[in-house]
Amino acid sequence: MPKLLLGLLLTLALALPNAAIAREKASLNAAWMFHKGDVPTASDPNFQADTWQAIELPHTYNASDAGAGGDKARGEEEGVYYRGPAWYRRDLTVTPQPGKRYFLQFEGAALITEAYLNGKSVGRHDGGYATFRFDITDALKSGRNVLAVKVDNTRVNHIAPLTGDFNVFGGLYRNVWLVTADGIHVDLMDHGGPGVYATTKTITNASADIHVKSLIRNDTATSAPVKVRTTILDASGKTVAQSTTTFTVAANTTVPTETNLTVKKPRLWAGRSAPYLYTVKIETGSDTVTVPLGVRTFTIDVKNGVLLNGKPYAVYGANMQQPGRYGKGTAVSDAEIDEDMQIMDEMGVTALRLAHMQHHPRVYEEADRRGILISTEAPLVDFIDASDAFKANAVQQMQELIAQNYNHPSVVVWGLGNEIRSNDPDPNPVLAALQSTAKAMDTSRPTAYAHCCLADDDPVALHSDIVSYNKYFGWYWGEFEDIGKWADEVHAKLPNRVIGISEYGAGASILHQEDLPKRTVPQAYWHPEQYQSAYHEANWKVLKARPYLWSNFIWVAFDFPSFRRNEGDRPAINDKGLVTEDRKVRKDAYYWYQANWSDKPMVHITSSRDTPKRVRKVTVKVYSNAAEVRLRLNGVDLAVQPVVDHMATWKIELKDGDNVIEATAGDITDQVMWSYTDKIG
Ligand code: GCB
Repeated sequence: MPKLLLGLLLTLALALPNAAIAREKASLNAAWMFHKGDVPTASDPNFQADTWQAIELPHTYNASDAGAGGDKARGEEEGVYYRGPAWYRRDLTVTPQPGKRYFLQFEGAALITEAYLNGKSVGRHDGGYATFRFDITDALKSGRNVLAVKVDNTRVNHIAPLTGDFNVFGGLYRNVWLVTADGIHVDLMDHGGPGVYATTKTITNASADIHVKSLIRNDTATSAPVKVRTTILDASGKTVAQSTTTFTVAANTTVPTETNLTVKKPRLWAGRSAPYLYTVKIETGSDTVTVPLGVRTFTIDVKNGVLLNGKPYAVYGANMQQPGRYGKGTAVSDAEIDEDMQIMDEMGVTALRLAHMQHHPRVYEEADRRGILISTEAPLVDFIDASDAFKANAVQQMQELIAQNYNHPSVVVWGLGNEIRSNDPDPNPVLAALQSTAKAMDTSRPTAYAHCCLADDDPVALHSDIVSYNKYFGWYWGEFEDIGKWADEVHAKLPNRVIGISEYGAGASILHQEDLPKRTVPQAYWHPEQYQSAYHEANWKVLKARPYLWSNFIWVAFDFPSFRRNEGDRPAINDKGLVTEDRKVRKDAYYWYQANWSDKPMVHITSSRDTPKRVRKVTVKVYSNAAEVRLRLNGVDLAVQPVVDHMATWKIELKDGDNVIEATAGDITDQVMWSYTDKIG
């Protein structure tokens, strides 16, 4: 061979890893035909679906029956919305390349998914919230392929959750992709995860030791020598550490490769103030995978509380249900997820509990980027089924949760489940299995469990490393302040156990105004906004005075659809949100927490919607994080008041007609208009 040509070939070969085409990921969100109901022949490639509805993903078939509210007359009954099978079909035009592998990637579909390519079954997945993939290579032909997917959200006994205070929106409600990779690739069948586990082992000012385990899959018919390059890139894309491993992978086998890398002078992922992100890149042949890396430590113990990078870290938390919107259910856009995260960010949260199941991948990515701590849990809710199949399914969903979210620095706690209400059937074997699954996959993060209903120290609450409680004093039972006495008693009873509050909250309608509010009946129509504010003012004051509580997660960030509800201003909505379901109105209680948690100067006059006023002499209550606030009534300055514990009040007298009230702290002003008339009729 001429020297020049040889030289050229060598240069090309050496350049290959850099010039390699990353695995390809093509969106399959467009051009689906949809049918609600079962059609036994729908998987047949010759089936005519022309009369079906043309749709795009994300899509749920419960957008209008569950998302918009149920039937008030049916109240608590199940069956308010459609739970049953539906079909999706589309063409897939592909020219399969020899040696390549092809995968369908569903980012989540509820609840059971069965896919057929050209009439051949290519996979089934049980569970509504995790990413899963099907290898379709062997069923793929050149040219037009017909993909038919049956999705069924019928309640079945072997899939968690069995029930809960939320709707199970059926359908392909998250993105679907076609992923193409070489025969040798980073494993795509590792519980729907990236096949990469990056773990920070030690951190000093000088360096951080990062251990990276990657699963390498050989889907070819012969054993192959494999070279895996692992690179850590800083936020600007500069390589800061790199290593290479070489080994042999037998045909049709997956082999883990492990490597240790050192990042010099690491920049920490330090929560909201500095969420610095590195990237870990794994390259093998032409296959490239990246995962996020945040260099941080996170610990919780009875003596020191929550430490992020060794320093005490205030956990200001709210719960988020699966992102869901009026008329859309869970089929939301990335922009809508970002909006949710932005609204919580502006309130000043430092942590979110993602109830009661794995959330959309974008939520975790946003939390990494914003420096918000995440507690995320397996979908074990209310009741269990005693069968082995149920336990296996719960374990599978826990494995998916961890494999898929292991590399997110925002994730600090794995949750085993939420308020199992009964010891019959015995839930302990399931909880024990979830605990050992979590520990086998991740020794770096504690597990938690959200407990209620049984004794505070019931064995059910003792499987996880730490335990949190769902407590609604002053809403479902007791008085606001009782939460302090209760917490002190549990702390005294379980002095060596880290405890926290996983839920506390109260319902509120922005249409219901009552200043000052009387005690509200949870199941009733009347849910005045002011009662929710009073609840949160009192509860938060009690909770923040108890540093032994690792967390205090408000229930809940946003009003959300629930077939179970028939209360507040409309049916089928849980209205304990701090923000309305359409995200248009932040209720007063939202601003109470913003005043307490956010550093950004703010001032908010409460009860802005309480107009017309029923009496002339009223109290103005303002939430603020400033030292003092000035009030103006109809253009006239009133006294400047000191802000005591994020609140200032004035007694004022309204004139007939419209009144303008302005509250100013520094250069921030909030304004409301209250009208008053003493004429009746
Ligand atoms: C709970 C549940 C949650 C409910 C909430 C409520 O304890 O964990 O799913 O939505 O209470 O609003 O009652």
